[in-house]
Amino acid sequence: MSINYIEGNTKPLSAKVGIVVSRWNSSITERMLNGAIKALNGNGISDEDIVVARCPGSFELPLAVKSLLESRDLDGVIALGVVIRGGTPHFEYVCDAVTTGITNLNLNTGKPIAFGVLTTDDTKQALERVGDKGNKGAEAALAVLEMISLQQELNK
Ligand code: DLZ
Repeated sequence: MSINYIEGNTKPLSAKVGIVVSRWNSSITERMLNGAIKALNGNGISDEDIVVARCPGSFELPLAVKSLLESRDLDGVIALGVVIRGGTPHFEYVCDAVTTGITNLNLNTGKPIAFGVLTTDDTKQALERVGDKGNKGAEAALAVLEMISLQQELNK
């Protein structure tokens, strides 16, 4: 008997992907959105298989993702937000709420939801994560594609 290795890749057979992007810190979240769309397109997902919804802040991401999944036939969702400690009096609460919410949604819906939420000390750190050295929105897009592909492999 040999070991059966199962893994996905960033090119699922087909995929319909939702993106929820927070308006708070929109100069950064919009760059993450552009990075995510570019990564999806670059891996064979065409624009007609992508739907983008906007929500007010990161705290609202879990409900917006849930509502999007309930209203559309999607294989996975990318949640994009930026929480900056310096400007957020209740930084820990917002981070905990969005992290727990997205984690629970992954497990309760069985659909992959990528956690593309930056939690940084200041705006400079956040900008560094959407610059030339890498875009966290694109990374989240690749994660959701790999998880969709893994689920397709497992269901074969
Ligand atoms: C209120 C607030 C603050 C102070 N900071 C941020 C932030 O850095 N990033 C973010 O995504 N959202 C922030 N918000 C908004 C909350 O996420 C939420 O939208 C409001 O509390 C309304 O529920």
